[in-house]
Amino acid sequence: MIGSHGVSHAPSHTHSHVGANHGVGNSVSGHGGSGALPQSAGPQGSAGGGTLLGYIGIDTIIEQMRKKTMKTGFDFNIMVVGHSGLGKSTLLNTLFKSQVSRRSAGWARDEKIPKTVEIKAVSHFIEEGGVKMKLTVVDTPGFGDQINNDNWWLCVNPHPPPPPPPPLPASWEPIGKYINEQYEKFLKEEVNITRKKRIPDTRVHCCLYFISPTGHSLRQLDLEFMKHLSHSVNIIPIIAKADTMTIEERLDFKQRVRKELEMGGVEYYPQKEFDEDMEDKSDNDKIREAMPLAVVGSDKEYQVNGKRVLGRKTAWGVVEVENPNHCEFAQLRDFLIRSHLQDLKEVTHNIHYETYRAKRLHGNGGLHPVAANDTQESNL
Ligand SMILES: Nc1nc2c(ncn2[C@@H]2O[C@H](COP(=O)(O)OP(=O)(O)OP(=O)(O)O)[C@@H](O)[C@H]2O)c(=O)[nH]1
Ligand SMILES: [Mg+2]
Repeated sequence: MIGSHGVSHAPSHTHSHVGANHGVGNSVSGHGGSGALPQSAGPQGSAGGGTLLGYIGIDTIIEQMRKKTMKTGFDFNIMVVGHSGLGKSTLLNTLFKSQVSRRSAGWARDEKIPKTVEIKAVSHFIEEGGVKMKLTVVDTPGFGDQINNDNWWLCVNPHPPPPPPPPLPASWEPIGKYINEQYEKFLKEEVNITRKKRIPDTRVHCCLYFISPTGHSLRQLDLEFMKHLSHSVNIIPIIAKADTMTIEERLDFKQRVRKELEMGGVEYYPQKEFDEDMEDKSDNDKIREAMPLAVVGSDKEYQVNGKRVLGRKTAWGVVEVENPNHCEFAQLRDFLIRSHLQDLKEVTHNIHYETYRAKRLHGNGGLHPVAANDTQESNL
């Protein structure tokens, strides 16, 4: 349930590294519960990987971490990107069952979602089962709205010759800039002499890339964008407005897109190289085989078989967003939130941020410590 809504970058963020203790309690047995003191590592000691003579309580770390997370909460930041009108803002609202794509104040539920005209980060505090999450959704304007350089290269032998490409920034630049700005903010906080107890985490943990349900080839811009940004952020490609395709068209298109991404050398999350073990590999292989998930978004509720469901009403019936027979929205939601949320945060921190940090510190001859009042958050 969504508690209070706030504007992005509210000062009371929390930062979480929950789950960073891999491998806890995986080789020690002996749940005697007797509270016996640890034994020195002998023939039966833990040092050689054998059993302990009494229960120490290592496994309670899980409960300790749970309590800590309950207290501190955690941040999760998600971005949506793609061509104009593909349902980006709608899907954000669908994912979190609320109007998260914009500030809540003054919003009426029946109002139509307005066109997104600027990169906008909006934060919300969500609480479920006693766990608090500070969710920041970063909505971006559709490609083709704020830029005009995505068509110039389509001119083939025109007469007279085409003008040179306009000197506008590449379409992904404002988005890449936003992503890097969040890394920079985090880095500045890290190297600060007077560090905050918990560094506010506004880094983008996941970028949903919307693919138009054309049934044809991906656009060059789609490939270019994903190729460039996949090294800075976890990109998850999805097929938008899946209700506009038949089941066969959808399957064919998914296959085609996967092939084109592979041919184009586009990497996306979850990357094979980051699978940590066989279990990870087998879980992630299933996800990779199903990608890009074909989703439907809606923030309207309808009555179906006596139940209220989110859906899109058509002349033939209601397309139910969460019905796995209708589309793959539920699979996307489960993947993003229920199984991979922590991993998205870890890959962001350990891989993408680390790459940025290394480049930045290396390229600059070291980053000079900044004064506390130099680290104010931008209004982006
Ligand atoms: N058929 C269909 N229509 C959708 C879906 N999701 C959203 N729409 C509709 O598509 C239109 C645009 O939705 P938005 O969520 O504003 O799309 P957007 O990508 O945020 O648009 P921009 O901000 O202009 O880039 C609205 O009329 C939505 O109701 C979907 O899954 N299927
Ligand atoms: Mg929008």
